Amino acid sequence: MEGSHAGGGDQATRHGHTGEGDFAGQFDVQFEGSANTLEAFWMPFTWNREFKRKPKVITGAKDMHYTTDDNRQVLDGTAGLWCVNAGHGRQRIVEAVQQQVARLDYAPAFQLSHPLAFQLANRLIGMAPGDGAFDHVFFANSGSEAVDSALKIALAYHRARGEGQRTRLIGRERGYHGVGFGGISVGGIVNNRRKFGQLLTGVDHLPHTHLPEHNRNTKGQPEHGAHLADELERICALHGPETIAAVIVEPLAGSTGVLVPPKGYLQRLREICDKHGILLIFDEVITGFGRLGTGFAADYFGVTPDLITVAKGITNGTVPMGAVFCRKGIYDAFMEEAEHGGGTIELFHGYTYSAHPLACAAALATLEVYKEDGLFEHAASLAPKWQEAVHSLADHPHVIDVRNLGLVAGIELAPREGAPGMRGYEVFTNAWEDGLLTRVTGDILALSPPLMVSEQQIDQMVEMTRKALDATP
Ligand code: PXG
Ligand code: PLP
Repeated sequence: MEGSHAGGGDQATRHGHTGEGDFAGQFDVQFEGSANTLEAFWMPFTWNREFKRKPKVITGAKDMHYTTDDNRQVLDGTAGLWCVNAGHGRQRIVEAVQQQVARLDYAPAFQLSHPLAFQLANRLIGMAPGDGAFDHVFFANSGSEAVDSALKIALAYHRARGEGQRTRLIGRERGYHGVGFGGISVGGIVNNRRKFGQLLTGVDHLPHTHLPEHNRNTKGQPEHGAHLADELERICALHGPETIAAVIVEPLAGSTGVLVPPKGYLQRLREICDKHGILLIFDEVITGFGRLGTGFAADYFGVTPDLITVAKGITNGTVPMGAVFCRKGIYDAFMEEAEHGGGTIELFHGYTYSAHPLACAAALATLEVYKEDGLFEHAASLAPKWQEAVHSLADHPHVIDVRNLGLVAGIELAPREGAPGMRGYEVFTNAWEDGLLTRVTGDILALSPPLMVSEQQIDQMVEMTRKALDATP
């Protein structure tokens, strides 16, 4: 990395950009009459001013590696944004999407459909957790939309059954459920909420489960913290349990910086929800499709929720798609309500691109690849190796906590005095320049490689992470 990360004085020439972020010569296609600069694109969840001074641009990907615009190979330590579970550029998925776009590019999603939508729904129900507990799938185009869909289904489900007073939604501190108004209302990440007004009313939050004083550097699930689920009883006592529609949690919290559920915690949440007739929603946008070495986190923890939201790994990140798995009885309640009420459409909700043909083709091919390559089993078999490797970083002076489960690790750094998040950002940049993609949330590094990762690549990731930590003041 030549130690030039912080100042980055030679970046402009190295990337072939001018100081103004001019991209001349970098793209195959030049649009007539438009200046090809970096400015027009308002980048999501990005420090735009910094990026446009020193761009990080990806132009290709294959298997475990990205190619950058200056022709470097970067090891993908994060499966993109936790989505490319089978690795990049998988031939089977590429061909499935290519063939589908030529055969049927789009079919209206309302009152009409196409064969792959039904095939995929059946396929997903076949692999859903809980031994046949789930029987229907609703399609969306992202995790955020899947969450919005699940919250609306929960509310309307109770109403369909004559329990319309169940309007409250319970999330959790530090939870991430995407960026729709529903998702940020039940979410618990303050920066994602504070600028956006009043949000949904009637929402309450469980406490998060991070107890560093008890659980620091725990390998796998922490011993302490199951009692935090009992806070749901307190919330029930406060509002009246009969006013609560649903509780939504990430079984393993990813985006906030990897919080592994304490032993017994999810079981306890399930018991309390059952006791009070509250729906339990697992948001498995990150944990779904093999991240913990099982199909879903619900399988891993042996806890079956009522609704599951998924996205990301469902198409290996190739085409946007989200979905909601519904437990038996939920769909039926809508059908019965409409049957008795003489209505036609049973659920007034859906997206132009629900079950888009390209997404369905990508998802079906992706599920084949997961199965054929035994990727969930591969992830499970590597988890012990992964655990030992990432915990070897616990002795680094910047590191204050290491957390892991399946093929996920969170490495929490001590924040730099007066500049929270800067150390994390610089480690991310140093690793990137040295050839490793990491993900950083504040001062917490997250690693979550494609499930095809090898033992040798795990060692390489940990080595490069240590080098980036060493290079960062
Ligand atoms: N729920 C959960 C649990 C998620 O992790 C979403 C919903 C929203 O999905 P969409 O597809 O709308 O982005 C997510 C997404 C990160 C990071 O590392 C995490 C996510 C997305 C981008 C970055 O902080 N999670
Ligand atoms: N806004 C307008 C004006 C629309 O017509 C539509 C869909 O028809 C939407 C938003 C919603 O778009 P989507 O169905 O892709 O979520």
